[in-house]
Amino acid sequence: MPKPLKDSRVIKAKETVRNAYAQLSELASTLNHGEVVKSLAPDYRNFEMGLFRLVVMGEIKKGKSTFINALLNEPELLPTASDIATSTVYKIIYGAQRRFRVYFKPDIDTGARKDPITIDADALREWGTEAGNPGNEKRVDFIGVELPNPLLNSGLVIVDTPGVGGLIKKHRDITLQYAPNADAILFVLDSVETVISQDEIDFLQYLLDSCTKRIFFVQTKTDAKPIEEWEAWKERNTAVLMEKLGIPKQRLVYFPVSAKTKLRAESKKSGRLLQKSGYLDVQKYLHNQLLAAKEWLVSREFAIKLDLIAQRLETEQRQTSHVLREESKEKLKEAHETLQKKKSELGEWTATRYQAQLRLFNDNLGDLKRKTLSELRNDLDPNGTLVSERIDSLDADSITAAKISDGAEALQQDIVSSIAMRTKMRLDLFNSEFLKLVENTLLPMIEDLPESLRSPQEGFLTAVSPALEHDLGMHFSSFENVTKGLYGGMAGMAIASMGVGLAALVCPPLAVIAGMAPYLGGLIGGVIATKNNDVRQKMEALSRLKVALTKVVAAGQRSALEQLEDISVKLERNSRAIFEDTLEQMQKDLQCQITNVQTAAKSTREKNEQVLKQTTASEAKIRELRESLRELLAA
Ligand SMILES: Nc1nc2c(ncn2[C@@H]2O[C@H](COP(=O)(O)OP(=O)(O)O)[C@@H](O)[C@H]2O)c(=O)[nH]1
Ligand SMILES: [Mg+2]
Repeated sequence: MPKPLKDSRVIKAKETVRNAYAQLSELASTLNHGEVVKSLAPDYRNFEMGLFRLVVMGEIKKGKSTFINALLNEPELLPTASDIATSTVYKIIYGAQRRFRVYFKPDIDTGARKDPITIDADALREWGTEAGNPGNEKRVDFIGVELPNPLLNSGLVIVDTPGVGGLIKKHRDITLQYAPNADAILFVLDSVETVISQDEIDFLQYLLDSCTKRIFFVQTKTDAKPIEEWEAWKERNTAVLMEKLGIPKQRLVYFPVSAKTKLRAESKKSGRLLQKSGYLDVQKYLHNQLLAAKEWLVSREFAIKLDLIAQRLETEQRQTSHVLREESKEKLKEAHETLQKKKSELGEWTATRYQAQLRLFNDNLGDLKRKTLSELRNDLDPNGTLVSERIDSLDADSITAAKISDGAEALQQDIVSSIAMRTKMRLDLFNSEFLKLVENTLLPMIEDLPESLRSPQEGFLTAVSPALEHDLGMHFSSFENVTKGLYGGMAGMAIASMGVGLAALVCPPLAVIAGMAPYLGGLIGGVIATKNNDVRQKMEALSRLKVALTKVVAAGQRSALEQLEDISVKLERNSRAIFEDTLEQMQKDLQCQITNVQTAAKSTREKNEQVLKQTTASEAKIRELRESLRELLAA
């Protein structure tokens, strides 16, 4: 397969960032800032190997799995058949060797998780279809498929989801599990069974509201209908999508395709058939639009970080050369005294305001965590209203054991949705309170910073904060003061960038629910066997249902609490590190200047001029490097 054509803008952006990273690493090492290079390594890995998650969704039997098989030119990869539903999620990812791995859900009572196992391709049906694993009795979480396929080589990950019919309720927990991490969603419609339904519209509305705006459509099986017919369906579907979901025409991405034709094209090596299959347009869109957009975003994020560091090095060089230009020993002595004064002021500030705010921050973060945990525990009380309201609503005379049994599955889905929504709400609140806390910590810190430590400088963060806000979805409004007004000086700058670091710690709430979803679901099957119609049977059914639902809520509660605990531990650890690193950086920068002045005072004019030459050269290099980054950020 030919290497996909990429947007030249992205190629250039990546190149710029890659060069800037290499140059900055080299400069930082020679300027005695090896720690900077180390701190950037994980971001660089992410920049170079970023994954793109494409999640394929849609009603059962629309042709999702077949579509993927044809896209990868692997007719037998995912099980597809008219009578067998995909019963689990498949994650297809690049791997040097073809390999299938089964990953398990944690035990509903203990939370323990079995280790993943490697299986043969022949065993896929046994683990990943409704026939081989009815009701998911084997508690499969997902199946990982690793393939040496060139299409996946650039980091594309394809997720195939089951379509269990009655899309809206049954799919919701799977959606919650996989949609939050989706970089894009591919929604599959077909050309034979029905045009787009209200259920599908509701589901899409939900995805658009809470997950991602990057949804595009394929209409499969065009080979099964004459062209006029599938085109008429296309017109119908796109009209409905535009009208009901309010997607403007130019933003609606919709491809009619035939998986069958694509596979025939591959086996016959026919370009004409390939064209006819509609897959060329899909592939072009995938590579030139979606993957490129993601790379663009990741490049910009990384460029912002690089520029922050470059600015720090630049300031340091500028200060050094300033000192070296001083002619007289007198002036150098004066400079040394000023710096010593700054040092003692910084020490004073550290011992008082900095320490006090840091303590306050730790205390308040601890309070916020405890408060949120306790609210979450109440919200998701297994003996609370979540279960009782639903059981009570079933206690009418007209309801029979059979009806209870039939409705149990839907009720469970409904409870799972409620758990997810309540958890999301708590996390949204937690996040916004955390951001407030950061602001309340940093503002008094900067305000109290000695005048000498905040000589005004160019407002880097003013320039990048719109980009941060737009690209990273960071909530910068609460940092306006930190980022716009008080960027000045080494210390002010350092504190402002501390704000950026802390804001990045905010956890996307949907990701938490995603981690929770594997605990839930699949419990009701077989719990209520009784379908007879007398009162005793009904009471029995109700009490069994109650036990089952209570278990579901208990598992959801445990999982949500565990996740929050986990998040706050990380938050505490990372924010402590950010505070410590920033202070250390301020001290180090100042000490570095002092050493420079001392060295300059001791050495000869000639020697100083030599060092000055080097410093000016580094300064120029950094300026040039920043110029290229800014050009990228301004684009
Ligand atoms: N004629 C035709 N049939 C297709 C096409 N894609 C899928 N199908 C059939 O549609 C049925 C459902 O496909 P499958 O991929 O299992 O659907 P899923 O449940 O959405 O994953 C299968 O019988 C497929 O053979 C296509 O492009 N053309
Ligand atoms: Mg399928």
